Amino acid sequence: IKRNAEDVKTTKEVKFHWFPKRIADLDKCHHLVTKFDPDLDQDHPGYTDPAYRQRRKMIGDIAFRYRQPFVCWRGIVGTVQTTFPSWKTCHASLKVKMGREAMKGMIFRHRCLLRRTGFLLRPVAGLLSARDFLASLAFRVFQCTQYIRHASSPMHSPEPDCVHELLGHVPMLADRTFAQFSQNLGLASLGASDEDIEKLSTLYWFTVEYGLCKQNGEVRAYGAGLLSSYGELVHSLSDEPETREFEPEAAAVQPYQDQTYQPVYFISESFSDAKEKFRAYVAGIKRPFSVRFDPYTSSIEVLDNP
Ligand code: HBI
Ligand code: FE
Repeated sequence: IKRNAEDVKTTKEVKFHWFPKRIADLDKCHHLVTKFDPDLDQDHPGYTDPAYRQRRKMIGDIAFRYRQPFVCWRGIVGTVQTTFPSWKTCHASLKVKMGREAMKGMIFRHRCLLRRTGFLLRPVAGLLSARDFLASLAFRVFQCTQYIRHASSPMHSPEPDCVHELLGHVPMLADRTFAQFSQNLGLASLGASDEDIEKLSTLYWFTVEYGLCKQNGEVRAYGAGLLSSYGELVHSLSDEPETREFEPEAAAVQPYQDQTYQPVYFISESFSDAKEKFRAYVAGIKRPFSVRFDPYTSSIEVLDNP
């Protein structure tokens, strides 16, 4: 029986939110948040620049038209990689034209990521809903913007851009334990209540995006939002903001700032400590079913017993 989005049920007749079961279902995880859109947000640095908006529309349309290839990219990229030893050859042969500089970085890093952790980058037109964004992580897919921030504001971008992805997120996704952690976070989000999604996304904000941690007794930034925003990086390591010890229960409900610099940051004892605490929190989320990822088919098995 083919079930559709609204009637997913377990045998116990408990309803839960639709979620992707196969990697191709990520084509349906495309709900954008329009808050920071350069066409709609008057405070966006590109709002008054028609050429920028035009370019953004072109890049966005490519992401909208993107569909998960039927043949798994993992196989294709692996083959291209062995057939073309230099990534430049690979770049030329794939005739990737758009955003040349950004794409060079993306393909290079993409292949590097694939080799290290199997994470795939999938093009996305902008900020996604937290549910769709987190669901993709369950498949080791990172929804990655392709456009670059407006030239008038090189040190800060209100929305994610390719500088943020490549400088901030991709290096972390190339770390094996971080990749595993990201996938677990994604799996925990599937079919979760709106309330749990909100908490997971707030925790993500205070760790993956704006986390600080200690290293050799010194406070350091590891969050992707800090690594791609020089101004906020300096601010986060200054005496100005309030800092607290990282506790997932507290961080999950801490209101956060997405218009300007954070007034509060959470510091963990180490990067591994942040991963471990977040992991333990994620493992405690209750659902009426459990899920298992099958790496051979890149699909999710749903088990009725939690
Ligand atoms: N969408 N494209 C994109 N990139 C992100 O990093 C992102 C997102 N949507 C939500 C989100 N991050 C986080 O705020 C968390 O809610 C997961
Ligand atoms: Fe981000």
